[in-house]
Amino acid sequence: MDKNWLSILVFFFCSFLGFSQNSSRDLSSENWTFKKVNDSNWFSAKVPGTIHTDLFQNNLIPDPFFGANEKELQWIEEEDWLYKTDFQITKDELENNIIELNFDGLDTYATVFLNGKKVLLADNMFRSWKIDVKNQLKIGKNTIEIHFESASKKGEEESQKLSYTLPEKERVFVRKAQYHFGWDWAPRFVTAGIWKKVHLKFWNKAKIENILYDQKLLNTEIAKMDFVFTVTTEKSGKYQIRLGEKPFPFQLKKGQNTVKIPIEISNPILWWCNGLGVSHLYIFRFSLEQNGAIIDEKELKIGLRTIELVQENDEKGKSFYFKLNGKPVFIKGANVIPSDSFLPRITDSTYFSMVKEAKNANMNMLRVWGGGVYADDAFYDACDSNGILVWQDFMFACAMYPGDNYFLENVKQEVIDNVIRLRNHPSIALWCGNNENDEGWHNWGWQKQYNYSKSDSTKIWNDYQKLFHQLIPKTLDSLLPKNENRYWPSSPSLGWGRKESLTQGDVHYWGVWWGKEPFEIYNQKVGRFVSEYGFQGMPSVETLQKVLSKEEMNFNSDAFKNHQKHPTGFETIREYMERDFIIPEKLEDFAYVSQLLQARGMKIAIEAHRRAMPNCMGTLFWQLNDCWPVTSWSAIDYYGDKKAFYYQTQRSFDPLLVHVYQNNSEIEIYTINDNQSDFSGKLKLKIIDFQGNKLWNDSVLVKSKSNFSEIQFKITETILNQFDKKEIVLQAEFISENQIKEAIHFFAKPKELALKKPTIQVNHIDKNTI
Ligand code: BMA
Repeated sequence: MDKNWLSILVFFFCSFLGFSQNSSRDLSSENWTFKKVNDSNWFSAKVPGTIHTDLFQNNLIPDPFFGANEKELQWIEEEDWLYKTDFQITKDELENNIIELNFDGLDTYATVFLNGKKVLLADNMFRSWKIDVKNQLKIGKNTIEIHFESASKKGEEESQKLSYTLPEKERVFVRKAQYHFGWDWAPRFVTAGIWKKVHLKFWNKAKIENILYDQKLLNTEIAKMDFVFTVTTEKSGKYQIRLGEKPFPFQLKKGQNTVKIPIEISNPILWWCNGLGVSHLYIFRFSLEQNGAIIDEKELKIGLRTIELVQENDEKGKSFYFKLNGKPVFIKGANVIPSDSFLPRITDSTYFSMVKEAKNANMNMLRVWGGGVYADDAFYDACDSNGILVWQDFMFACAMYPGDNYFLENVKQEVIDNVIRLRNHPSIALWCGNNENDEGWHNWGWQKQYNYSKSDSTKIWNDYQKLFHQLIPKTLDSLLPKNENRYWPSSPSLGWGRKESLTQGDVHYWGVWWGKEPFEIYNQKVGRFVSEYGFQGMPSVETLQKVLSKEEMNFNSDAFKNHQKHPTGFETIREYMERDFIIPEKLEDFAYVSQLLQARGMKIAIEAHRRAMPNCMGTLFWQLNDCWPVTSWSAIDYYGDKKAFYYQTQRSFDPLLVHVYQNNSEIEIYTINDNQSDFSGKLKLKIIDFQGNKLWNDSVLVKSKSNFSEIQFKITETILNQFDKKEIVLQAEFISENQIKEAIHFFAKPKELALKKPTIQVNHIDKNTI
């Protein structure tokens, strides 16, 4: 018999015996309902969803984001909630050997009942849960019921068990997005619910649990890699994993197996981050087969690249920079927070557009900040294909955490789940233990505030070390190949008040904003890698109008105040505004000027960091996005509207930047080139007055070297002294290979400029045209 015919026959025979391909069924779209535990009425629910959004959808509460509604809705977190659905199981489905009920995410304390029997106790929203339910299911109607207990009450209960108070009290006991408890840009909505998909997985014989991509060698001639498969089988036997036409046969035992497939690619195309080249991805489709029948399949998108975090002693202290494919990369980017208080509202397209906006603003890294969540796959997929590196925090922020065995084991499972999910993404550059816990412990006065005894302090710090210096790095050792194991225990490594924070490690420079220092201090206080710094800007009035009524549109209304979460937010904005701008009276104008102010401050910071390369090799501003409509440090507001700051980042992150720096009484003109190639051209300089009259000009031929920041021209004090600084502007242009890069520099603060009122007549043609 023809060989092809034989395999077709075998395939049908196997299918007949029930050896069919593994399959799954989404239960999220069943008819879910919910109610308060002690109420009798059920209401329709959305899965994935949250209790707040379900209550809102059913008109049981007003919009949580509107006005000061947040305050009225705090009762929701005190209650327990029930979710329920019926679903049908067919005879064929029940014939599968193994049926798993999968919860991709439950927020947070959930007891799951299947047909009345308790099948799961969940207590960590960052974990996924898998239960073998074949014996609990029946043909026809089945019921899932999930009881959610109040996370804040549970946290409170846990906190009572300690003889001392941990900073941030109940939230640190709850493995739940920490910003849900409120932040200086977030409302407090300690929500609950089935926040990710629920599905049934049917399988027979065998299943691919996961794959580890292990890159063994990478150079221009060859890439060598192993794909390490974890496969679970029901029965021992001969199996094969096929990649394209190529079969790899294995004898597998019953239970869990690890098998390795070595692959070589000659003349590999490398993966580069945005700005340095193409982010090329190779697609690998693997199938697990037996007797010619496909049992399971998995697809991986792999980027071939090497990343190193280089920390070497030097004359300044110790370097902190990333090398991609052997080249030092100046990192430009931002910190991201979850894009909604209610996570299931964040769609794949929210993630895609966030990453696209980062790319469009010339960024090459985003930091997933530790007070939110491990992002959805869509985020990392978008980062892979857009060349955005990821600094991935584990989900701990601005507090001290418990260190008992139960807590540690729970975190260990969380790390395993998330690292296995994310580890093959080429974009992942760094795993980081937490946000500001170490800095907080050493600099924020918790010892005094909470009145710790010596032994309390020792215990708390030991627990910190257990978690971030032992458990997490050890778990990473077991999950990652050596060359992918880049772990940094805490961001920042040292608080911004300590001088070593500028000579080693990463720093969150908050002397501006929190320390009220002038923006110009950014020019002096440059760290080796500045992983946070920022300044607030108001969102546009149009954004605020969506959540505030006309009457509430003033600084004194409760609703307005509620959309600013920093205790002295508006005072701080006003104080800085006074320094540089004329403070406008009208709210719309104030909002607008606050954006100019934010953009101005951030320009100084970003360009100071870039100017200082290679001493400084990274700048990540705080923060790219918002989780609701609010006055915050963000560049893009909740509705996706960009603040002036966003456009400024786009300019200041330009891979070829003309930068003007006022160094005491002289003006230095820099070119800063992040590209892989040099650029030669003409640097043209011109000082004009506000009527456009040319007062001075000069030009010079220059070469801007790759990966380099250098002074190309100095305008001396003698030249500058001829003019009134309040009446002039400098235009610097670098013309090279058909591109013109431009910088505009004013010599005085905006409020000091002798600007004349222009006569501009505006004609409205239609809604969109003037
Ligand atoms: C940073 C962050 C957040 C905070 C921000 C602004 O340090 O890590 O904790 O929202 O400051 O205050």
